[in-house]
Amino acid sequence: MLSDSQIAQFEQDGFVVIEGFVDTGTVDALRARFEPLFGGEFETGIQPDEWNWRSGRDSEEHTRQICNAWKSDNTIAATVLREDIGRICSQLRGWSGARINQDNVIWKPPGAKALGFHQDESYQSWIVPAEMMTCWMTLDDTLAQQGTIEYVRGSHLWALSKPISTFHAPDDPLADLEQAASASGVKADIVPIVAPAGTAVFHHGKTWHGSRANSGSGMRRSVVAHCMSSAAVFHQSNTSPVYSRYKRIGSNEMDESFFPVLWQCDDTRVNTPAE
Ligand SMILES: O=C(O)CCC(=O)C(=O)O
Repeated sequence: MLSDSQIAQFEQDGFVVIEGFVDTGTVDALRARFEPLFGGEFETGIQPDEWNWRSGRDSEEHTRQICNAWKSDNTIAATVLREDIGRICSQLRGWSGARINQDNVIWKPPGAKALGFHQDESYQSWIVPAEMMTCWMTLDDTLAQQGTIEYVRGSHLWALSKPISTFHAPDDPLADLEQAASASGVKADIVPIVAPAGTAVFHHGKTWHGSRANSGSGMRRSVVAHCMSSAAVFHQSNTSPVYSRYKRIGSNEMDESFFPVLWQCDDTRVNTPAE
């Protein structure tokens, strides 16, 4: 569990940094999965839910992203479905448990463009409660000019904005953030995460964050576990174009096969990542 000072940091800033969260061997094993995944080689035989960059199809200038690679790759699954991720997300958000909402595999080589600054909960109107907690894990040592993730300190206390105008490769990654900051009557205090490979950052679903272009010479790779409350259900009428396909007729309940519980306070987790 996190210490009182880590919890206080999260409550104040909307994010908390934990170095050494992923061990070196696992960092190497995860890095080795990027080439096959983005080349369309799926170990389990199942395609990920979103495959936003494909080798040979998409611009080399775009940041590469796959969502729900855990369904396609057992190494990714063993990290993003970690029980302690669910436990920490629950502790920070006051949930009785946490289940995976989606994962992201993000690969930003030198020269790749920005991801627009946004709030994750702007995209969660398809679930109730529409709350998200995220564990972002870096697989490379990060540098401010290498397109690392950046957080706006204290912005989890701002109002929820609508989805941003351009997420992938926007001309101005800060455009929507600046509007939100002026609506809140504050100047955004932007904090780039400069940390060694294996560091995790847990962030609140309302914390504004994004990442600028990689203008350095090194790779910037990360894996991300986005969690929701284990009590979350599908919204009656709002849909996600991708994820509402997993809603069963006549039920709003989340299916354990598609949104597994990572941790539950009474310890009744149904699956382990290996199953
Ligand atoms: O890694 C990045 O550049 C952005 C990741 C992100 O948006 C997230 O973890 O919610």
